[in-house]
Amino acid sequence: MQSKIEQLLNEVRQSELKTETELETYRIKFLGSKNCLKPLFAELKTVPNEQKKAVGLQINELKNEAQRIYDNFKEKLSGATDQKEVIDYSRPGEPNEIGARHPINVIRNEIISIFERIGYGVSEGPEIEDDWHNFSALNFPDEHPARDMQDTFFVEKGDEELALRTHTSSVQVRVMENSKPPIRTISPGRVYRNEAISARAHCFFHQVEGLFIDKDVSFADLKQTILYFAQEMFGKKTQIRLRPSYFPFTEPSAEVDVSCTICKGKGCNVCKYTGWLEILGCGMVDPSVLTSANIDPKEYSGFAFGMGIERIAQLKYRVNDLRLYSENDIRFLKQFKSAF
Ligand code: 2NL
Repeated sequence: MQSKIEQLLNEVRQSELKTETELETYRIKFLGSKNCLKPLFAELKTVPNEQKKAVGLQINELKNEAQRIYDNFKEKLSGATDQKEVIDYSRPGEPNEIGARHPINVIRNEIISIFERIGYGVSEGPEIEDDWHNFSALNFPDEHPARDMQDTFFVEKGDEELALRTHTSSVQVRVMENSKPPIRTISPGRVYRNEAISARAHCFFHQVEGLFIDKDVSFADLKQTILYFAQEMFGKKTQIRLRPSYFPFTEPSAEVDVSCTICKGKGCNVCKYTGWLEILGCGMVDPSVLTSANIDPKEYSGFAFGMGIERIAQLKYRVNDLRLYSENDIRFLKQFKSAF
């Protein structure tokens, strides 16, 4: 009898109940209405009187232990099923929110695609530039104010003076140095100026510059290219007007206006009642700039132009504060959802 009790106690203690079926089999065997402890209670009657109490206690202990172990495993198993994710496959899905391109990139892509249609390629270059590519090769004299700390961010690297590029003309100098005419390239990218941030100025903005170099390129080619661009960008009826201007790297130079996209030239508050909006600067590449990049100005001529992407975006989307472009306010960015 004693050894039977011990054997059952061992069996109970060594039980591993990992599934509902194992748990149920155990329950029937040790706790059910016909459990295997019942015969022990019957047998107790045959035990001599002086041992009855002690053996009775042992059987009771076995019964309690069997119940404890059952309860333990049952709790563990139900805890495990609680953690399991219950998936309702009939629920409608939660769609991923579709993002939007940044308006600056939308306009950038549009400008690129307009020029790609007439044979221009895209060139890119470093934002941290040396003096040669940002200034000297572009005919900036030593005393030019743009070389001043007040206008340009300078970076020191050993004894080398580097600067955050102030225009992407620096990329085009690199293209001229590394390839032979004919050259047709546009250079989009971020540029930096040391300015106090306001609605109308920022310490960085985005530019697209264009460069065309070949034999017999004339000012007429420049005008026709700019007209094509303006009409693709702002509509077929758009007109352009050129005003004389000055840049160190072009001669002659001009500022280009388009007929007001809002009032079509009649006069409104957007064009300040002039009928015209300024969109870019341009000119014939100065012969000294060609020479700096090892291109013979007697053999080749070219034109170049540069525009601010923020300015074009401002006219297309009527955004009147430059700071909106870099504040990452989701309410602003969401409005460009349908743009490509
Ligand atoms: C503006 C005016 C301009 C250029 C950029 C250029 C580049 C080379 C040679 C000569 Cl490599 N010129 N670029 C020419 C005229 C104007 O930009 O208002 N930009 C925002």
